[in-house]
Amino acid sequence: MSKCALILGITGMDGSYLSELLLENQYKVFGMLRRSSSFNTSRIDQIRDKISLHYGDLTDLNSIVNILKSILSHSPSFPIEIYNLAAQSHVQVSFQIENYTTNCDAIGTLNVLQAIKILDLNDKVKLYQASTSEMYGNSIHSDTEAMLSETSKMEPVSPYAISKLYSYYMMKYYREAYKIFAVNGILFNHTSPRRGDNFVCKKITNYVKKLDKKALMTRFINLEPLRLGNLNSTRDFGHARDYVRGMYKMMQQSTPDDYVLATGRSVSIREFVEKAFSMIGVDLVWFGEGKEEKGYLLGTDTVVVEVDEKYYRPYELRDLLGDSSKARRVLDWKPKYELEELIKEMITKDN
Ligand code: NAP
Ligand code: G4F
Repeated sequence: MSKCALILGITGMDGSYLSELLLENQYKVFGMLRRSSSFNTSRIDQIRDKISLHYGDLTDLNSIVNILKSILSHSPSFPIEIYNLAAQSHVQVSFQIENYTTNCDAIGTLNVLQAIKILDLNDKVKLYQASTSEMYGNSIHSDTEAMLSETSKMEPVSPYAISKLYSYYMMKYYREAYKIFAVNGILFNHTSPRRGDNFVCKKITNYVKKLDKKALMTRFINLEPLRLGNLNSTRDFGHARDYVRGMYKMMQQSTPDDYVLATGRSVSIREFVEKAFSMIGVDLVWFGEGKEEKGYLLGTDTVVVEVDEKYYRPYELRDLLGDSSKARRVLDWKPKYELEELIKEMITKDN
């Protein structure tokens, strides 16, 4: 009998890559689909006929119970692997919709744990929780060059991160109290061509993708600059394909534990912009500071990047750099993609 997995958040970036990986490994894949007024399955349309989708919502305990009951009625093989990737995953948006973010990213995880308890599935499931490097907040400073690991201090600085920290501790509590196989993957930023358009890396690569170098270098070109927020923050960016492989490995262990996945290399948003432009052979030069900073095409007065305060956050997480040595040692996991390859793929591929 093939193995069985339920993916909550199957229509998201990670959910789509994970579905493909599980199908390759002969899993029967079930997924939770949110009702939407327009189709929201574009990332999984290529595998739609191979997976089984069920309407539900993470904020609705009843729907999670019903999906699990439906899977049980298909006589699955145990343990059922449940991947909780569903979330309001945008940090900046979380400052505007604090209650919803808490309902989804904190209480939603509790709903999954409770559904498992209600159906008496404690020893019949393995549960993965999409925890995040955001939970560390500003617990380190860039000048120390400290790398964040499973044992580092957590001081979240956004409603999103605070909600995720609640889930992280609930997972640990259910692991100890109810002996559920509950795993926290503490993942640093990862992206891909399937990334949502309003995350910074996708915003940058989408812009660069539209440019034509020859047209760019023509003076007096009527070009709308790319508007970004804080250019100074640093992030440790990996490829989502590598990270879903790490999630899967965590779930194949005989005992549950928490693991960091990260590349161990961090760049500022400004450096990410420079790298993206360099992929089409264009160099930038920066003038001004803070809100006045602008990126120009080298040797011209054409502005291609401007700072827009609209994208500033009330509370910014300055720097993230991860230490994934535990995952490398225990799971034999390491990222295959270099940052430059990742950026190139985002500029050249659609999916
Ligand atoms: P994503 O592309 O935003 O996908 C989020 C998924 O959650 C989508 O399928 C979305 O459905 C679903 N969802 C949102 N609210 C829901 C609700 N109330 N009920 C049911 N489903 C809901 O996020 P991602 O980048 O793939 O990330 C996957 C998970 O990892 C998230 O939990 C995120 O917080 C976490 N994480 C991400 C990163 C990263 O850098 N990507 C790093 C660390 C942790 P729709 O398609 O209908 O919107
Ligand atoms: O792309 P971002 O919105 O990602 P952020 O906030 O790091 O969160 C992502 O990674 C987390 C893991 O660490 C995940 F848990 C979370 O779900 C999400 O996937 O912003 C990255 C940085 C920030 O410092 C932000 O202030 O880029 C800065 N930034 C500058 N201009 C911008 C923009 N961010 C966005 N979204 N849009 C801008 O125009």
